[in-house]
Amino acid sequence: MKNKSKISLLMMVALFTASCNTDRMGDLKEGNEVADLKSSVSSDSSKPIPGQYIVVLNDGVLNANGLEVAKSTDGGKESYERNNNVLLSKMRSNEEGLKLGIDNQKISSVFGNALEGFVAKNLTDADVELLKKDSKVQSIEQDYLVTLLEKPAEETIASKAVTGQETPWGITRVGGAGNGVGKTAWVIDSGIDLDHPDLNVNTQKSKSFIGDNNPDDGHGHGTHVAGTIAAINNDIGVVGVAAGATVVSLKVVNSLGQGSPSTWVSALDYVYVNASAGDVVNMSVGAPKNTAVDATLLKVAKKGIKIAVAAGNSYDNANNYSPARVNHANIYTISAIAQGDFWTYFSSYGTCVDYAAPGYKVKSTSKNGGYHVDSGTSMASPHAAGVVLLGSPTADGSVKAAYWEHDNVNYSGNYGATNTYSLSHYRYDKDGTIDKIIHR
Ligand SMILES: [Ca+2]
Ligand SMILES: [Ca+2]
Ligand SMILES: [Ca+2]
Repeated sequence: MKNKSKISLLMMVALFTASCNTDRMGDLKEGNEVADLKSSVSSDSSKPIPGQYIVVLNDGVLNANGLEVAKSTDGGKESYERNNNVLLSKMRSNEEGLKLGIDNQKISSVFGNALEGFVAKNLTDADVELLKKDSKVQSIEQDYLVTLLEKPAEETIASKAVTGQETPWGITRVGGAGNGVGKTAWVIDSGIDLDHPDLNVNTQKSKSFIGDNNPDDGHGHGTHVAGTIAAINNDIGVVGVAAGATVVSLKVVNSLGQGSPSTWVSALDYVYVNASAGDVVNMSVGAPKNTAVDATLLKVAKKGIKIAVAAGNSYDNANNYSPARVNHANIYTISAIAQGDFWTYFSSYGTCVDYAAPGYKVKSTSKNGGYHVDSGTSMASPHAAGVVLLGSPTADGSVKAAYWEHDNVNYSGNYGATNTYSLSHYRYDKDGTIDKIIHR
């Protein structure tokens, strides 16, 4: 990953250098910056995991077959895991499991709260056909390996907070830091640095869904998201929108920035049982349309839990991606602006988008007690999550078109208020409705 990003950076710098003449030496420096940005917000890519599928059963199938999930939620994570393990072992047993015609040992994980279903590995085409025809099965969908983002370069993570707290521009733009103490945000991401001095993490409720039994952040992305929502108002580092709110790590992305929609379904199933109305969930993740992800998210939203979702970084219609495309009064799909309220060149758009929020050069907390600057709709969504956590959001202004083009050979444009070049193309909110900027 890191090597690949360095190579592409070098290639771009080389190309920029070749296209620059001496009158435009100023562009060379900007070219470096553009290449950095391109690598840090590289478009989400996804590829099918052969044989791995998310199978959703019709509501009530578990109960009708003696597989009802114990509903006790005492102890939060412990009771969830206990109940889940009982369901998994029953589903995998030939005697107690559903008679689906497949080898029940192929069932690798189960969910039974928001939705009923399971994830299966190593399914053959014949298995898939069998499940499609089964009247107990509502849907069967391919699972994906999604590469969400490049890992922040280690050297860009400042290891310690400088003395004196800074208020990042995005926090100011959405109305400044409010008091989030006592409120809870659930972060479905790469984990959260559990002992970061600028975050209040509930480690009891935090849980990994990627098999490492460790909700700590090996990447940096989830900690960055958590800090924008809720970094503590103290005398170090940064401050979040809902300063001091409790954050819960729900880890679905590994240290390489990879994850799968199947684990998002499991994390949402966990939220459905353990979160309370008024809590907020942040999902800065995205994949091709997936009805299991969408259906689970809707169940959570209908329970009164609010969810902020990133629109995506591919300058594409967000209606083609899950969970960005899901609409509900409690679901906020968020596009990204730069300073000056300009549309970021990478932000996806679409009728599912509810608000825009700051998502360019955002400073926040990072792994290992550090801090780093990052860009993406991943950074915009947690600004909205913080606003929503504090109460009913309002809007202040709307996004402006950004003049910007990057074609790997030449670039020109007026990005934001500070950099002026000759104009060629421009990027803007192209879905027909200009996004309002969320504000508390
Ligand atoms: Ca702080
Ligand atoms: Ca929407
Ligand atoms: Ca729009």
